[in-house]
Amino acid sequence: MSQSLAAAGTAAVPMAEVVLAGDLARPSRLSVADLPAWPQHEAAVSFECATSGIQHHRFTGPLLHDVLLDAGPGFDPARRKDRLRFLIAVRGADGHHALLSWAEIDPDFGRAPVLLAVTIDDNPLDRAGPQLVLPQDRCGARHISGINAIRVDGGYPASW
Ligand SMILES: Nc1nc2c(c(=O)[nH]1)N[C@H]1C(S)=C(S)[C@@H](COP(=O)(O)O)O[C@H]1N2
Ligand SMILES: [Mo]
Repeated sequence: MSQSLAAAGTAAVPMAEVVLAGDLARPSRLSVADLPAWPQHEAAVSFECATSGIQHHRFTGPLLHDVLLDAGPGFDPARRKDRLRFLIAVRGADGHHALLSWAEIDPDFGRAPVLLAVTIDDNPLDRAGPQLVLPQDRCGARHISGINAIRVDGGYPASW
């Protein structure tokens, strides 16, 4: 593609947005351009796909944990046990979605350095939308691309 066509494409297609919803004090709608405001991390990952084999990619972006913590998840941060009930649903624009537990990414528990990547192999994801990166996963299926919604869920009611 020529430079001018690439520039025209940039102007015509809006920056992708992600809705942060659910059990949050500050639900919001973030553009990919907002994500570099958090500390940026880098991950070189390899994952296997059942259909396309092993892939290697380098991603950069904020920690999912940092972004969600700033949205005010509905637990008492001083009580570590409260966090164990919380779930995080991550959904791509095509409907592919997966659940993580809060404890999986919490620095006091699983400490998984899960990223909300804004670049893949030095290419920006401004228009495609951020990609979930789980360096601990052997399989590629949770590396959800084109994320358009993340929902935090406080879990089961007290009575179950
Ligand atoms: N939005 C979305 N993300 C997705 C998928 C998908 O179907 N939709 N497939 C997953 C799977 S199964 C793999 S292996 C990785 C890499 O898939 P790719 O080879 O299609 O990039 O993306 C993951 N992320
Ligand atoms: Mo896959």
